[in-house]
Amino acid sequence: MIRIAIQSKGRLSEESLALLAEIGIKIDDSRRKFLAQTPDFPLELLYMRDDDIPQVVAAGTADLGIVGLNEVEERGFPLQVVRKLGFGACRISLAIPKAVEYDGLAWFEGKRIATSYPGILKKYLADNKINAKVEVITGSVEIAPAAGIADAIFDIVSSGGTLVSNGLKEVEKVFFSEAVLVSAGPLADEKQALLDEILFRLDSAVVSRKKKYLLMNIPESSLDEAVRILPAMRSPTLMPLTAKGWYSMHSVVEESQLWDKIRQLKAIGAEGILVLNIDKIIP
Ligand code: PRT
Ligand code: ZN
Repeated sequence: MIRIAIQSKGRLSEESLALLAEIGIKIDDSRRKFLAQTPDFPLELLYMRDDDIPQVVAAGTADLGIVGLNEVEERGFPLQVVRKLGFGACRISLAIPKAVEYDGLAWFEGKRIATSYPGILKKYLADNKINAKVEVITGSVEIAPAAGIADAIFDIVSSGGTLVSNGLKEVEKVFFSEAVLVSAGPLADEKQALLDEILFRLDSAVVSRKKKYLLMNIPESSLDEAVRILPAMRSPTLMPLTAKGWYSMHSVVEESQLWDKIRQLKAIGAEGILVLNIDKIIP
């Protein structure tokens, strides 16, 4: 049995559960329970506030945790990031009132900065030899300048909308975060085997998310050219069509290259191109 701590409610909870479901670990949605078991994998889920996850993993109460890298860094427990998970992306930035002129980090000298991330902020200020007063606020940090509590804020930004609607502008992007899977270090053999299985499934899911399955009809005269455009895991699959001189070609492409490949394939006579999502790729 392996125990994993995830956020009980908040920005990461839905996607943490969705990620587990994607790798075949479905949780009956009894979220009210502090500790839940899963029917199809020897795993226990511990639901908690994200702030507490680094600590319970460090203490061994949970073997693994899914939490924002910002919380891992802020809490300062010695944890290992086992995988970056590709959701919950955000940054922690310094922001000041929009109307104020900004001439670089020295602007912060002697200023008051409101934040819920004093650890990361103090380290950043020390590294940059800036003396500023750090005001710790939990929640609604963005109202601190207007309320006269601080001259600037250091807070999480994702779209930037919250800053704009509070008359602030982002001036320094300090720390980049996303959801990560953490452990406190080596696990006992039985748990390590379960972690290995989780990682194997995770990696297959993550790899497949960035790829698309492509099917098309290709005239025989363009086959060599098509194989050059579409390298697949070994090589593209070819099947003759009943229409003479035509083949059906199947391949897997990086999503980032999809439209470029489609343009090239159309130019050599590909027809009936289908683009499909891939559920899993097992290398
Ligand atoms: O109750 P609990 O303590 O578990 O939750 P919480 O309220 O402390 O955290 P929660 O659910 O808000 O966020 C959990 C994690 O999500 C954070 O630790 C980050 O790793 C990640 N994350 C990603 C974010 C955002 N994006 C985000 N936009 N966390 C917070 N925000 C807030 C930010 O504080 C600001 O108020 O959203 C606002 C800014 O958003 P934009 O889009 O307007 O820039
Ligand atoms: Zn929190």
